[in-house]
Amino acid sequence: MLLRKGGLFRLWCLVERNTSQKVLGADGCGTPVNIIVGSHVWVEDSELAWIDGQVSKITGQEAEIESSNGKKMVVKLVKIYPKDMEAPAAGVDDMTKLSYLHEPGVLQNLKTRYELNEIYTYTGNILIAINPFQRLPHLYDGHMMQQYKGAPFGELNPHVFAVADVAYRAMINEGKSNSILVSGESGAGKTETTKMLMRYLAFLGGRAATEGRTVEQQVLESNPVLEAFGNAKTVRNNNSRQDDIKLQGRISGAAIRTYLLERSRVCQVSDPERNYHCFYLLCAAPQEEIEKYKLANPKSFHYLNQSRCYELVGVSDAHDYLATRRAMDIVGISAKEQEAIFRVVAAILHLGNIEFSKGSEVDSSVPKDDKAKFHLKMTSELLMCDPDALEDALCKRVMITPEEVIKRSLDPQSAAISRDGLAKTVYSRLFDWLVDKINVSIGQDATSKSLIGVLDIYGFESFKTNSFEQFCINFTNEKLQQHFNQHVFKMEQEEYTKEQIDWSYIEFVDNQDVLDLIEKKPGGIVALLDEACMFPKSTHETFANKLYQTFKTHKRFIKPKLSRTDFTIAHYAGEVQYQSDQFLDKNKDYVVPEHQDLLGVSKCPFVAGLFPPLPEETAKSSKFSSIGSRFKLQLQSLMETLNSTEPHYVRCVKPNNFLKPAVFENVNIMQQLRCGGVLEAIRISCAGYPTRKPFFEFINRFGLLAPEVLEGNYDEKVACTKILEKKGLKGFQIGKTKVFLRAGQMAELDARRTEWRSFEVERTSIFDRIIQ
Ligand code: AD9
Repeated sequence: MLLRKGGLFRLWCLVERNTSQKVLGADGCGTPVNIIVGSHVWVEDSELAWIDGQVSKITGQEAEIESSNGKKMVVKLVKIYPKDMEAPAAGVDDMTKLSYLHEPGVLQNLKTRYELNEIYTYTGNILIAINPFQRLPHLYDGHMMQQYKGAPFGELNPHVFAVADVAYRAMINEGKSNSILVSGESGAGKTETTKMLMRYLAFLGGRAATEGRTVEQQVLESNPVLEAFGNAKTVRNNNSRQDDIKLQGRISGAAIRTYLLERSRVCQVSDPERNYHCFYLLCAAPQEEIEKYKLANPKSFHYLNQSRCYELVGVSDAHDYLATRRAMDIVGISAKEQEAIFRVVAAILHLGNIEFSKGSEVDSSVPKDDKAKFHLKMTSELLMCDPDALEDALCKRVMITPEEVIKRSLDPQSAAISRDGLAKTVYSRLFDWLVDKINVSIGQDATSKSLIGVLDIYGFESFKTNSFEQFCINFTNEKLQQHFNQHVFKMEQEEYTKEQIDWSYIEFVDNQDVLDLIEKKPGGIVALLDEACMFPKSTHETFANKLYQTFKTHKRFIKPKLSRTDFTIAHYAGEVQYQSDQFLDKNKDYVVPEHQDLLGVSKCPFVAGLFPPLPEETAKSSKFSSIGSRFKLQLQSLMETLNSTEPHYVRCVKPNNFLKPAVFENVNIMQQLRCGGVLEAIRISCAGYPTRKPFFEFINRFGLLAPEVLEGNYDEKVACTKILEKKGLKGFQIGKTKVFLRAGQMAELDARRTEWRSFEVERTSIFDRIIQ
């Protein structure tokens, strides 16, 4: 393993670091191409992303183009992209087979295939999966599984089964650990894809079963539980997973790791989103439970009524409550534990309804009215703790000085913050407990040496407002992007080595500088955030100012002109403006000692178990623990795991925001391909030899440029070389089975062919006229 890493590193050293963001140039790779009158081309279009047309006139550095939708436009030559007029009508199943590997070519190919319900396409060994938003049962049935079993990669249509099959065979035959990384934006189809992968792996694994149930069944059965507690309705998906990363799936067991639950959602929801499903499910539980927990309509709970969205179309919370209970039975959560879990969920709802008003002392607070007192009583009953102690824990803080212990009162606003802090802590502890329990139940096999990890990750995010969660998600994506680039780069090398050609002059943009900006210790954003959190007087303003001063000249950091607390990071996928106002709060992960003391002695063993006593030193040394730093460490360990595996990539794409079948939104998809690194992969190929044509295809296409070569009875390899030399091209490579062309050379040859053809047409017509 170390050797392989060493090898990779050596290859990396050949890479020239270049931090500028490049757009794929006119031939897809930044080199002006040979465009002549009559050439079929692509040009940029604000609505369609790309539109095709034909060159009618060339003047200096500009060309006049008649587009296929009847528009006339004048475009700079360097912005024109050649169109392959010989691309197969049904598209190609692997982008690397495209004659022109550039953005419009890639988009057109995906669109053509999507229209034929071909949702999967390869780019080398990356699988692009476009969400069909309709059931395609034949695609995943038993017959299909049987077909893919053991079939060489690339022989059958691209499919998620083919990726799983390669990973599985590498594990079985070579004892290598493999990972499958599934990414994409919310609603792109990651969960569905992961389910299909698990199903196929379980099928291959001969249904490794424990107590009669397969791992796949167990993982699928655990899904409703994780969905109820870890998912919420967001604007982008009716069932968005809010935990960030899952690494799951061994044939002999599975592990699910949660890296980042959006804790703030528990007490803060904005229209039209919902809180975590479990709250609504419990409010729709059978009457007996509603009475036991003194529950009511979701509208009556502060943690739910901040958004007007309560119900989901086509979803019955009452039905899902029972399904979640059944799933809990199946994954081995006892009746007693289930009772405690829902008791805690109900307690959180009551807790949120405790409002505070000013108390008799200065800056103190008390429950506002009888309603608040009722909810306080209910919360304490459900959490099985003393009601007075609960009120104290919410409204007071203990100050320890060398001389004495003083109780300081909190004003109503601080008491409400303390209340929300308690709700978030209890919920996240509950969620961690569930994940641990399911992991034990699924029975990960720590002894097995090789594994297949299925990593299901959120794609890059950039919204109107971007907070700490987006920062962590984008940080993860930067990390994975680096891993991805290294991998694609390595695959390129392997292809070149296989074809025995020289590859020494590949270079590509590295994103190490963004990673340094975020994670460098000391001095990166995460470290500065921790510093700010530890300093009591910090505010988000002082934190933002510190960032502005520190990164004044950093190429990847921008201070937005119109804001005094936002900051922008130039990520590999584009610029994202972050709002710093909640960063400090969201990064703090210490449990208020008063809350710890309160619940650590709860009479309910389940609740007390969520708050085990802290080791003496930790309790004394520092109350502060940072989510950002913990996240960074978890990412590091994830990267170590990934680095010890052979990676496979599945990029899920959401074709439209209506979540409807057969709607292919060009601009939207282009952006996802960019964020998913697909264009980056292409750019890496472009840096070397973007066009590879098998000898016979090359001769078929360009033989007419050198008829004497065709007549000369040469072997294919020599014939290709002669054609290329005749046209004066340099820098190309002849491999064992393919011709490798540098950027722009395919366009050059095509232009010569177009010239040759128009000359032929003219010659024939003159000849015809002479005959007449
Ligand atoms: V989130 O990150 O949890 O917000 P995902 O996981 O990316 O999201 P999901 O798999 O939940 O998206 O897919 C969204 C919806 O698209 C599903 O509910 C299906 O209705 C639909 N979908 C996705 N993939 C397929 C598929 N291969 N076949 C049919 C699909 N429908």
